[in-house]
Amino acid sequence: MITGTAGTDDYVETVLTVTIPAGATQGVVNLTIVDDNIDEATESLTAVGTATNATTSSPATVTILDDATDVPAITLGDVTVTEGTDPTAVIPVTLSNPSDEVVVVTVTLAAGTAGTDDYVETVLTVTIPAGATQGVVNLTIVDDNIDEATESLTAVGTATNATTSSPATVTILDDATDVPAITLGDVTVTEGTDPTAVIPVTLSNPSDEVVVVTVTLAAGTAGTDDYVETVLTVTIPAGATQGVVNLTIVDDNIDEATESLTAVGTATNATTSSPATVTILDDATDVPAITLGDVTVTEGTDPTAVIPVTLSNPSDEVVVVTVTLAAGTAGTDDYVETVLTVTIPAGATQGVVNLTIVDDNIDEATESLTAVGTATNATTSSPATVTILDDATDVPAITLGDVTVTEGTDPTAVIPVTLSNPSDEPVVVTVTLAAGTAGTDDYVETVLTVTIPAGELKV
Ligand SMILES: [Ca+2]
Ligand SMILES: [Ca+2]
Ligand SMILES: [Ca+2]
Ligand SMILES: [Ca+2]
Repeated sequence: MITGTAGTDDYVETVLTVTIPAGATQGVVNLTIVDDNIDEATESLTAVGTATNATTSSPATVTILDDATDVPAITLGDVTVTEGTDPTAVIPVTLSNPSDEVVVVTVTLAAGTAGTDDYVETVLTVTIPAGATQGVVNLTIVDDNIDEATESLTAVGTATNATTSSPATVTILDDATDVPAITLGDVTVTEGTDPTAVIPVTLSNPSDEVVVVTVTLAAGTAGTDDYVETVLTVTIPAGATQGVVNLTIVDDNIDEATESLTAVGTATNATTSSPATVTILDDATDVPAITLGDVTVTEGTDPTAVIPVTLSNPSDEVVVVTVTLAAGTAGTDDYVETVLTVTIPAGATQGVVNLTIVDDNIDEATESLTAVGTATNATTSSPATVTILDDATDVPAITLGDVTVTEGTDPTAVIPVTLSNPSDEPVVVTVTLAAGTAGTDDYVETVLTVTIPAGELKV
């Protein structure tokens, strides 16, 4: 009879006999031991010998030490998970062979490129029942909004009654929705006041890598004479979401409408932005001022007074200057009263208007009028003076008429005085007498004068 902690899976159960010859006292029986791969404690059984013609023995103990190669080896499986999709990494834990005791495997984590912001650091254990070889531990994966490269950590399994595993790798693929989107802010600047347009660059969420955003410009109504065309870049550090690029604005002296361009941000590791608009308000000081030049003309020689019209600086639009006349000593009988306009093309600053001068035969003093220039998109000028010198041939010639009188009948000789053409001032004609065959005893010697009114040829 055989009993003990060792069972019939440890040795071959059978009836063992030995025949001890007459006269002898020694013999052996051979108990077959089972060689399994189960990790076992030291076990024993007992054996008792009986014979019909001998006294039964006391129990003897057979002790079975376990095979040292039956200590199970732990293996952890490599796992790949996707952040956002897989809340846990299920790490398989395997024993190379079973144990007849419970095996409690402790899984220890070691950060690699993945750190403790990528998974929940904790002690992971799995209890593998006696006789079993499979189990799992669940590693919680952190779902953040950070754009990350593929990262990994390692895990090692240990147990008091099993051989420590090699490191297994847990690979974490990033959530595809964590790729940041670029947004550029719209900006309005004023030429002359703002040397640069500071364009805000924002990421929808951070990256764990540097994001270099390239801002590409596209001309709209604003062109490359309005801003400095160049490649703009901003480096947004890992973990940050804000930056700016500085677009240099050209400060010219051209009067311009409000203009705009667009900007788009791109990066190798972020989503391209929608176009943002940079609006450029013009410098208020670029509205051109009109200047009219003073002109002197001579009636009869100059049929027109050519009045120069100048803008202080150009406009990118046509400037139509209206020149308004105001009579001075010269009136509308000295020049043709009409609306004078000149169209100065975009980008130009010079023009003229032609004022028609009336050529009469009236003897006149030097006269003048004034002219003022206005436009909807320019500043009104100061008055300019147009001076009209009179035609030298308009000085009237005096003609005295011959007269015959009869002494005793005609008490006076009425001498006609006539001007060749009128004057705009009274003409006082002095008639001087000179004795001929008639002497001062024939007429009254005196100074004779006659005043011919302005505009008349005779009295
Ligand atoms: Ca064994
Ligand atoms: Ca992430
Ligand atoms: Ca301008
Ligand atoms: Ca005249």
